[in-house]
Amino acid sequence: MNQPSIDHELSELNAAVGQGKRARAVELTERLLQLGAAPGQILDAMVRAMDEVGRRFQCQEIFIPQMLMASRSMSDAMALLAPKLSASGVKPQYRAVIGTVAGDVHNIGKDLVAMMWRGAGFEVIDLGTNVPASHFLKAAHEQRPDLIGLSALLTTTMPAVKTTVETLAQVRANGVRVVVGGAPLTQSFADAVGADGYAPDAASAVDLARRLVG
Ligand code: B1M
Repeated sequence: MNQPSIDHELSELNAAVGQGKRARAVELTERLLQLGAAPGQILDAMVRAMDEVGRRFQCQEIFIPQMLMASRSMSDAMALLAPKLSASGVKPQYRAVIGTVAGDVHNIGKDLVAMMWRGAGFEVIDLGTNVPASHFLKAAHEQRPDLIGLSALLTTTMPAVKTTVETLAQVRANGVRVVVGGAPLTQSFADAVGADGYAPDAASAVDLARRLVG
């Protein structure tokens, strides 16, 4: 492994995602994997880029189109990383349903959690974004999951987390666990809405899932 080259390419990747350069982000991710960079390192460079994008959006240095291009760059690059992050080779023992709650279209964090759960040996049914509580309930009846994950990235969609947890009361009584996550959520919010668990990031979402259903 050539660490100086890896460090250089990681900072190039960080810049490419931040600037929304999709083809460049994919090219750099391919190169980093060839150089032997750990998938977690590559992911970290992109997550840091998105944090910076969020900060610049808040300061009105950039606007929605730039934010969208950055997220597309990260999604394209993540498609290359997904098999590496999910490569567990384990036959799924547990089933999870995941989605971003109603009113919220942010998908990257939710996709990461789904990827990591798959890597941990869960079968994951991804309902996508902007998912009404009734769709989560329908999926719970049809798919009979062990676990349901709700993601929310906006303070304005936190009430939809509460509504969804409440809507799922009946299946929860039958043993289905509901976990929540996303930047504005906290453990105390999760406790207040009665969720079974909260995870601040995708890695801890795996520990949480294992603890709850394992
Ligand atoms: Co949006 N956006 N956005 N945005 N956006 C944020 C979230 C914001 C913080 C930016 C800012 O102002 N600094 C801000 C929210 C402010 C707030 O509510 N407090 C914001 C806003 C305001 C908006 C709009 C309202 C802007 C507007 O229209 N005026 C609008 C809302 C649209 C809607 O949803 N209805 C909007 C739109 C968009 C885009 C469409 C342009 C785009 C999303 C594209 C997409 O997802 N396909 C976008 C983006 C890219 C962002 C930022 C820059 C990046 C989000 C991201 O992908 N992060 C974001 C700022 C930021 O987060 N720094 C921002 C990377 C990702 C890996 O992290 O999603 O946090 P994250 O996921 C983490 C954890 O949160 C956790 O694990 C993940 C991995 O570790 N996690 C879970 C997430 N889900 C989990 C579930 C779990 C467990 C853990 O269990 C089930």
